[in-house]
Amino acid sequence: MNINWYPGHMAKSTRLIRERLNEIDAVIELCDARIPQASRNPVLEELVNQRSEVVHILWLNKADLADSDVTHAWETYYAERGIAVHSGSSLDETDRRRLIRIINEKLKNKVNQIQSRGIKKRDMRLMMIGIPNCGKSTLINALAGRKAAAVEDRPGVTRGVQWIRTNIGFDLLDMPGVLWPRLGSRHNQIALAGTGAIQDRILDLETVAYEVFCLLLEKYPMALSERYKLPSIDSVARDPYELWQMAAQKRGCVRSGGKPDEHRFAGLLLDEFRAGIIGKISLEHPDDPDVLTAEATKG
Ligand SMILES: Nc1nc2c(ncn2[C@@H]2O[C@H](COP(=O)(O)OP(=O)(O)OP(=O)(O)O)[C@@H](O)[C@H]2O)c(=O)[nH]1
Ligand SMILES: [Mg+2]
Repeated sequence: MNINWYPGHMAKSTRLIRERLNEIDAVIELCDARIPQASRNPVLEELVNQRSEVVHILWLNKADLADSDVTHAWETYYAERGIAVHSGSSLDETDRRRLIRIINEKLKNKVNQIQSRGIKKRDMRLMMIGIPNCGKSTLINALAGRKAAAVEDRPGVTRGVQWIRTNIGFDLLDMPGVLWPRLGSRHNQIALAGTGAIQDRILDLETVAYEVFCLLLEKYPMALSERYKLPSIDSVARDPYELWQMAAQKRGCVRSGGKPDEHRFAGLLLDEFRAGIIGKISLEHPDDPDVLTAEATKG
């Protein structure tokens, strides 16, 4: 795939994030729990790492769609690397309450410092950053208790920078989602495209869907077989392309003449995967051999 997923506005937004870090107490970095490695923007990571005075929390969002065992493995992976990491869903009130507790705990020293210097008490300023479509605006609206920021099920919805006040002691800064100039490995590109971080209209959706299908076949053969009525026992041993065509036909994606309608099936598979209909699925695990390689090629 040779696509331009890094339009000019993302470069501009990345610069804005750098500037805005000056006025921030804490950064909540959201990534997608289904692809924590692929969905961490290395440029933002570096910007945040340069600012030791800013509290940094990594939130693995959309955990409701991911495989919980794998999400726990990722939490351990990042915690071992000294990152304050937690997971949950923007849509879940219990998860959000837990996140609020974590943020308050992390900001305690900062609040005490402000008080000890005799500075007038003020709300803490939080910035939400992350790739497009990972749920930043959804989380902000839920924390604010009102629909203050635009939310849609597609990447690139938030374009401007917007402060949103809340009654829980935080001012929240909603930022546009940003990717980075070189996404690195094929795995990273497919993971980001498959989960909906890149605009579908610039993608070859058949290729993306087929590669997601192959990943599912490798990692969750039972869930895939069940959903698409594939011969489960020998699915892994079969030619993936043959199974892909079979799945298309079983789901009624057939052209006149009986050939599978792969284009229609591609759309259907991606919709079902993204909505969590195939199951709770993680496309990468910290022990995957290609994860470290993928990490190394980002930048
Ligand atoms: N299942 C699930 N869906 C979520 C979660 N958080 C957000 N979403 C959905 O993800 C989609 C994108 O959410 P947004 O809040 O617009 O994402 P964003 O990060 O602000 O996206 P940009 O503004 O494009 O950068 C919406 O359809 C949300 O309902 C979550 O934790 N779980
Ligand atoms: Mg947004």
